[in-house]
Parts: sequence; structure tokens; C-alpha cells
Amino acid sequence: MQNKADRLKGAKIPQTPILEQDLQRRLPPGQTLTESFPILHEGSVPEYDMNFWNLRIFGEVEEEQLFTFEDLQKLPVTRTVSDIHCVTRWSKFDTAWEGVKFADLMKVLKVKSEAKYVMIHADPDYETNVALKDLMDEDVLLAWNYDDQPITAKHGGPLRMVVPKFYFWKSAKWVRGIEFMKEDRRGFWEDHGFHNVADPFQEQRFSSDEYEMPEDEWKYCEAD
Ligand SMILES: Nc1nc2c(c(=O)[nH]1)N[C@H]1C(S)=C(S)[C@@H](COP(=O)(O)O)O[C@H]1N2
Ligand SMILES: [Mo]
Repeated sequence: MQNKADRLKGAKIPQTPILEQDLQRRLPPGQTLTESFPILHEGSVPEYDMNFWNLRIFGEVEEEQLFTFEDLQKLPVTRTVSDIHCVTRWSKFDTAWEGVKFADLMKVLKVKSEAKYVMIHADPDYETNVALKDLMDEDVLLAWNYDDQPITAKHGGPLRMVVPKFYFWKSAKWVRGIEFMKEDRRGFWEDHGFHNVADPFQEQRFSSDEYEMPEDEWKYCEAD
């Protein structure tokens, strides 16, 4: 796992063809635009009997809750169009998602005020952490449709997160649980060499990027 971070660190940065200026502004540094939709995950694609599928809300809540897929679909539906960015250096523009906005789901949960961080739990054995305030953005969805069709199993159907402002590993496929936490805890990739926050416009790819060297560090070195 750590190897993935090391391999990516050594990778050559691909040349990006010159894009029109507004498109260029939307492309984070070190990314290449693709029209295709790459499929990336650890383990194998889960299969579900939707009669037994549920989404569990737990942690720093007044009351644990279980949602069936039908329960979720009764909540207000939002459609978003977002750019997504994968740490393996592909970006895809204008991806259309439909589902329930995380902020709308929050309205029907009883989350304690102490909760500041969220762990998204997903199959098979995947976790990723995000600060609660970042999940309140207008474009953060628990999505069941992509491009106006049910999200395919390979892309995370029946339900996946879409958190466009972070590298795409934060957008868990096959979401099954949302855990509210007082303190931050690192998820799967965050614990295997990748950045805890993962803002693509700041190129927050690796955990080693979290420890910035102060600009005047060199002044304190031995010198003659
Ligand atoms: N459950 C689960 N979700 C996951 C992953 C995973 O391994 N398991 N991989 C993440 C990574 S690293 C990426 S880049 C995206 C890929 O989503 P896609 O296959 O739809 O492009 O899913 C993310 N969500
Ligand atoms: Mo990824």
C-alpha cells in the first residue's frame, strides 16, 4: 500500500496539451484531462441484495440511524456537475451526479455539536476521513446516479460519495456507514502515505507534503 505512494512519487509528470484558459484554470497542477472514466479501487466489486442493504449513521450522534436505499431516495434530490481529480493524475470535467446532498442528509440526523470529523465507511473494508465542514459544501453528494443512470457497480453503485474538492480517493464507492468523530482519524489511503486533506489545487498528494519546511529553515543549519 505504502508502495502506491512511493510509485506515484517517482512517476514522470505527463505533458498536458495546452488547454483553453478557462479549462486550464479548472485543471489542478500536475493533472491530465481525460474523457474516459478510469476505474480504481482496492479489492473486488461488492455485490448486494438490496433487501439487506443499509447505511449506518453512528459515532457522535444522539441516536444511531439505519437508512434503507428507499429512505435515502425519499430525501430531497440534488443534481450536480463537478470536476473530479484523481491523485494518479487524471482529471475529468463536468461529471453529472444525482443523489442526496450531504448537507440535506445532515438535517435528518442527530449529530452532536462536538462532532468535527467524519469517517466514511465503505465496502470492501475501505475508509476515508473528511472534516465535517468540508462535507457541508453544496457539491458534496451521496450519489446514486451518474450521467442520469444508476451508478454502475464498478463506479461505486448503489451509493457512493462525491467530494469534488478533494482527490477522488476521498469519494468512497460502496458507502455503508458514516461515523461522526470528535477527533480526526486517518482512513485507508491517508494511513498509507497519502495526504490527510488532499486538496488537488494545493497538490496535497502525499503525507510527506503535510510537513512543510519553513522558508527560513536553512538559516538554522550549520554553515561556514
Ligand atoms: N470503497 C472504495 N471506494 C473507493 C476506492 C476503493 O478502493 N474502495 N478507491 C478510491 C479511489 S483511489 C479512487 S481514484 C476512486 C475511483 O473512482 P472510480 O473508479 O469511479 O473512478 O474511488 C475511490 N473510492
Ligand atoms: Mo485514486
